[in-house]
Amino acid sequence: MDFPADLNRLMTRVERGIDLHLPPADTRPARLHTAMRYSLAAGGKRLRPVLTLAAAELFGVTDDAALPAAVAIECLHTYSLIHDDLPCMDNDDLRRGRPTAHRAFDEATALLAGDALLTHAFALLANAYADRPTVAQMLVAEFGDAAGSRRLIGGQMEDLLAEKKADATAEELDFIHLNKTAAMIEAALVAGGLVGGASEAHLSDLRRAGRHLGLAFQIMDDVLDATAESAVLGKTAGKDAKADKTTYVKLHGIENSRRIGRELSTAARDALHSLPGDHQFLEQLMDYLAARGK
Ligand code: GRG
Repeated sequence: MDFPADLNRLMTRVERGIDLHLPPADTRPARLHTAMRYSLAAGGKRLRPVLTLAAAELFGVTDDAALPAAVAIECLHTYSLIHDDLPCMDNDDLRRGRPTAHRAFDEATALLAGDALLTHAFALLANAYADRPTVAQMLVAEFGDAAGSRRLIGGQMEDLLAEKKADATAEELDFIHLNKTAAMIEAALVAGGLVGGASEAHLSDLRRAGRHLGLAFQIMDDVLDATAESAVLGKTAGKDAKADKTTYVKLHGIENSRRIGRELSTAARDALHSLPGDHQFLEQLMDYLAARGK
């Protein structure tokens, strides 16, 4: 098994899927569809859709059956990034190595492009899985929960509230990370299982792996924010320290954060043990993500 080649293969499928499953840029109104495609364009790591395709492969899905679900989660993730970058939230200028959507277009267009990606994700699931209504229903419920008020949006709300306090607690920080970051990573893995017809037990293993991986990923993101350059990250670095934000690095220090990230990545690998198929790619992906913060 060749990890870089497999990662490249799955990322290439995701890029093709995005092109295939998004309205063409010249669809009226072209400015909106151009902005949607601009924000989705290459530059993202495609972690979530790659997880969906890789999880589906564990259950023998090697054709494009999981591709609409993979594209849908990337649409949801990208919508959240566009809105997070807006002046009323993080007010950021750089995303995926390019000007953020509201800088490249304008604030109203960025807001609408985010809204349109959010709704497109659910329309895509309903249409692409119309011939498998139970799968369609489970995917819509899974992504709706993950991106909803108790998880992604709830995590973002608590993050904004935490910024207004001098110090957030470790419990509050975990709530934020488990919902703002891990929920979508869990859903990405579970979606692959749903398309592959996974049992309840296997879906719960995927969810557990996603929860550990999501937390590990966010901890490494905090470490990178404190240690890497903006040019390497493709987004503004050092923002957490500048805002005196409570992060894993602030609460535990860089070395302890790296250690906790590695432990969580091992827990994520362990959660895969009883799943069918070849786990090597997912295991190596987990190691690779944990090593990002080194
Ligand atoms: C606005 C509802 C709403 C939510 C915003 C995604 C998000 C929540 C905020 C962005 C800031 C942040 C650090 C979020 C944690 C999740 C995270 C690490 C997002 C970045 O994901 P990557 O690194 O990005 O996978 P790419 O660009 O590679 O897809």
